[in-house]
Amino acid sequence: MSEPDYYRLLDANLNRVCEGLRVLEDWFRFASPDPGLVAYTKSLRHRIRLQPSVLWPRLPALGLDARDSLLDCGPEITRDLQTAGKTSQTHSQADHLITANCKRIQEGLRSLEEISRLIGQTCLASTFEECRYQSYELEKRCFLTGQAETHKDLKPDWSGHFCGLYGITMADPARGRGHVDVGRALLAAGVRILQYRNKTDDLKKQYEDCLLLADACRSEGALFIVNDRLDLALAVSADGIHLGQEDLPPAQAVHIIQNVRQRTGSRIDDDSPFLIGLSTHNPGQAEAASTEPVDYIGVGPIYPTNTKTDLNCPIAGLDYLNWTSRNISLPQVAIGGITMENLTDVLDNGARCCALISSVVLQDDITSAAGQVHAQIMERA
Ligand code: TZP
Ligand code: MG
Repeated sequence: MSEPDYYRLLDANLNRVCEGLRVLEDWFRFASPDPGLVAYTKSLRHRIRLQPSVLWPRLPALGLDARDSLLDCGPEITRDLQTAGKTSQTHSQADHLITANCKRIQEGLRSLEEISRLIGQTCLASTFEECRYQSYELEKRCFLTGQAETHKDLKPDWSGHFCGLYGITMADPARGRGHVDVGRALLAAGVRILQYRNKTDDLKKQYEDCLLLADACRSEGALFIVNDRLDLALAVSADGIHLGQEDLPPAQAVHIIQNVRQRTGSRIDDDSPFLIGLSTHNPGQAEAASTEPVDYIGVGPIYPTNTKTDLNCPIAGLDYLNWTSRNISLPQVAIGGITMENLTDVLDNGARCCALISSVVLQDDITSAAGQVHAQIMERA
């Protein structure tokens, strides 16, 4: 028997889910305006559409015939929306449209979850499962629209991206590689998050680098995070900022982001995601982060490191990682002195997302080293 065509199956279901979300998004944008639901359906759609970025590099190239399935369910859904639009005078037809598309989304997500599990992509399967639970919540909220209930607690969930290698840029002048070269090499390995971390170049150079890397991340479906500088992150429409304990407090960062977004002419969509990451070095800081507007935490340093020259905390060690993995529900990134040799110990202590800077960036072939590390973490995630 020939190998089942997993691509076609995954691609068709991804498309089915995204089309269903698109119909709901359009409905709540134009026919029955509800900005909270528009933002939520859009963020869920973006999250789901980004998932294959980790999957495709590990499978052979997606054939054109499989891509045809992108067209498969479009006309059918468009017809649904047109029919409901023409006859939307009655509530029941609108309700039917919403219910039918919610079911389509949930069934598609269930298939995606099962296929992912079947091909050994357990982390991806869990992400689709989380998205399915979010879609049940979405369905409930669709029928509360117009009531006093608000949608404030419908927050996009990006936790599925915190899986595998968390890429961080570092220049390697000895090999003539700058941050952009390194970032692109990491993206080619399939990382789902890339952080731009540059402590030396002037801001103009950093801005130019970030414009290129934000663009590259967008085309690869990865999240782009800027270290330290909120101004730079906002200027290039990054997906988030990574802050240290000595940087701007997360609540202040949120305040600035909201102010910028309120201004007309902002380059940032009101409803695009903006993640805040915070480095933590002990249980007290991790617990405090859980009560702040923080989307993920850095956990470390796990081992001594030469990369962070301004390190001003003790080595947190594997015990701290083990503690956060059991006690903190935020997504976590293990960092500091992690190498190919000690990676298994890090994974044994609960890490599902790890940042390795020098041991990946200082290799001759960054993409190959990063790809190996990424695959090793994904297998355990
Ligand atoms: N934060 C804590 S340790 C560290 C940062 C940015 C550096 C990690 O680099 P390496 O080379 O993986 O030890
Ligand atoms: Mg910092």
